[in-house]
Amino acid sequence: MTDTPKIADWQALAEKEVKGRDLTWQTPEGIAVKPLYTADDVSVDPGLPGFAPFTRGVRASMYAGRPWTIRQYAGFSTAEESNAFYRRNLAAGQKGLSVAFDLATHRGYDSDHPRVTGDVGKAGVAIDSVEDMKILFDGIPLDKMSVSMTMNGAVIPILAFFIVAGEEQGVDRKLLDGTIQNDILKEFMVRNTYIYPPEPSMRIISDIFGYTSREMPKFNSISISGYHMQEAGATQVQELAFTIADGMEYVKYGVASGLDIDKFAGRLSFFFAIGMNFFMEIAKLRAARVLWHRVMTRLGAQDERSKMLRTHCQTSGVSLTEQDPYNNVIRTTIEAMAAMLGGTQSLHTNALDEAIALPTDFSARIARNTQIVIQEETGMTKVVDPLGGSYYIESLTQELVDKAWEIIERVESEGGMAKAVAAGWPKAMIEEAAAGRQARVDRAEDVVVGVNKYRLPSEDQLDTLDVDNAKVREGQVARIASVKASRDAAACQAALDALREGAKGDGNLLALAVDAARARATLGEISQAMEDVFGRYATVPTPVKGVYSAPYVDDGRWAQVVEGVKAVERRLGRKPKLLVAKMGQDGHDRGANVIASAFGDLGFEIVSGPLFQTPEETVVLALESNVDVVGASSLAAGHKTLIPSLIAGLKEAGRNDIKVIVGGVIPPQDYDFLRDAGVQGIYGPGSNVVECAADVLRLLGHNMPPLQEAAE
Ligand code: MLC
Ligand code: 5AD
Repeated sequence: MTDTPKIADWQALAEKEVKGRDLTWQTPEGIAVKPLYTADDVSVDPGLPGFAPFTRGVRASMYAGRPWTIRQYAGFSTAEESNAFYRRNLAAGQKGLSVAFDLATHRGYDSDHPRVTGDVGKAGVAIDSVEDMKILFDGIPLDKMSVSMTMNGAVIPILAFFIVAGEEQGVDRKLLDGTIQNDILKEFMVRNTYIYPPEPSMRIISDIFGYTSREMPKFNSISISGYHMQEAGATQVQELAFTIADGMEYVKYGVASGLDIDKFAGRLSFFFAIGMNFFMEIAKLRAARVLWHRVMTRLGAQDERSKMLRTHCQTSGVSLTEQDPYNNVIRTTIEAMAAMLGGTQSLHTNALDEAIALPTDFSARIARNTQIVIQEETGMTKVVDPLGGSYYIESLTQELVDKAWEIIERVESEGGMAKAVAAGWPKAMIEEAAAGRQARVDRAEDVVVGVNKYRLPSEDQLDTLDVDNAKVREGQVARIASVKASRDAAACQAALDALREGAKGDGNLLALAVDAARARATLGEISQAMEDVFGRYATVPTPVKGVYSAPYVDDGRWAQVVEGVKAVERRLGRKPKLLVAKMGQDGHDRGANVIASAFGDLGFEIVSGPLFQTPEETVVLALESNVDVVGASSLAAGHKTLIPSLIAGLKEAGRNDIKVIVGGVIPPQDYDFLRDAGVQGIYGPGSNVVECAADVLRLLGHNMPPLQEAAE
């Protein structure tokens, strides 16, 4: 008989196998993951599902009783086309709806506004008035179908249109089922579709809590979102901590506005991203539930429902690649499994063409079926929290709770998340993590299959969705005109005036906007009435410094590019200057910030353009700053309208010597169009940033050797 082996025996055996190599994995969130977990690593009993602190899930029966909601986020072009797409998807097994609005709508502009010509109908559906909202849900009963709407900036008019569309369908608002995103703090941090300054934006949220808790008991009044933080580069700990801290802040504001915590907290919901770090993501959802329970207990909630974290998840867009895109089906499947093993209530699975364009019917079908196959073919839903009790999962859950709690305590000690966001450190922390990740991918320390390893020699083209933006805009402009022509102008004006007065005082903005929506005021008019009082918020990005260069201390290629930049500097008598430009209403700025930070570290002088510029404003900035290169970052499909205008503007000013390059999500089908328009470099997702810089040096006339020679 031999003794039962001990940990020390295992250790000795493992070390022998790997000849003493350290097998600890240091994750980006600063967690040292060991190669083995045992009962010794578990210090907390996770309890039972359906009971506090809900580590193992918010329902006792979880998916054995009812599987999560298959809720695919979608929207494009017109209300008619999006409605038809929703109906096809519901017939094919989707269970809940989730509306993606275009960026003009997000930012409170009607489709006929001159600032949004490139954005109408592009990244989502264009909604200008209650008439559009009625078409969007035509034939979809709003008391039966739960509808999520991703809206934050223009949340007041959109929710008002939804309520009135329900009313005119004959649905009492008490029966409206769904969720509004309504999470402005993360907009200021990472997503950037805010309209008003922070203070009035927070008031809008309290007004919505007040109204929905009284009038719409089945409606989730907010979706507190970490998703966009991870997309912007946050680690899982940062995503977890800042999301829970955002939630705390909203609850405090709600209470300060006079609401009883247990009257509204039960209808707060959450939203997380699920990336490729499989076990970390499962543990993250479990940790989130533990943290929310802890926080809500501290804030004085009595009802267990108020302390229960219910969440939607979306698989990670940023983890998907333009290269070898069928790999994205595999990635999304793994991420979907992490979301369900973590206990999500609702899930969106991304389409395989994510890094290139919006989903087609084909790619949407594969994405949806990823969830249907898991639910209906695998038996995975039959057991509640099947990973509960796994030494690794339980230990990781606890570690994430502790690490996130440290950040939450820092936020609290500095007066809460609104103050932290204003101070800017959470955003800087996320940007630092993003630059670090980009450097690891560029150096192939983090493997991305088909991008920095096993790359295909040539790629087949995918058929992708293209929206005829000019046509959508024309149709929307005509509908706005007909709505304005047929409404009672005086009644509409009176409702808008009442809203403006309410904004000055303490009227409930949603209640007042519902009156305006009934009177056929447009989204732009309702937004403007509040803007008259609150103003419109603008920020200038401030890229982090020194982060990108840090991993490259001994890198030959990096040194070569730095030398190249210096050579150009000697020739020009000043540093080469790059304007990183964001045009249109596209607020995705991770790419722009990473480029600004990396090029700055390489020795370029960076001019970071403000968000939401028109091409004309970008031309003026390029001329005033006398830049050598404009790098336009485009992730919301506005490139075919905005980039040619920019180039035309530079030409008109006699400065076609200024080079224009483009980065972001650009379908390969559009490359020739952009090149014909005068673009000199196009860098899609997966581009190596150091090689982009090498290219720019070539554009500036420097004799930059190709990559191979540096390695020799
Ligand atoms: C659930 N139920 C059960 C049960 N499971 N009842 C008995 N036994 C079980 N096992 C009940 C629930 O109590 C609930 O009723 C009802 O069934 C519905 O279940 P749910 O779990 O609440 O699911 P759902 O309705 O889908 O709501 C999920 C949610 C919600 C709470 C997370 O907020 C939501 O749908 N969010 C989606 C957000 C979203 O799609 N966002 C897209 C963002 S895209 P009751 O009566 O208790 O309610 C984006 C990208 C970008 O942001 O940047 O543009
Ligand atoms: N339709 C479908 N999915 C969309 N996404 C964004 N807009 C749309 C849309 N109109 C998804 C993408 C993106 C994430 C923020 O949401 O996956 O990465």
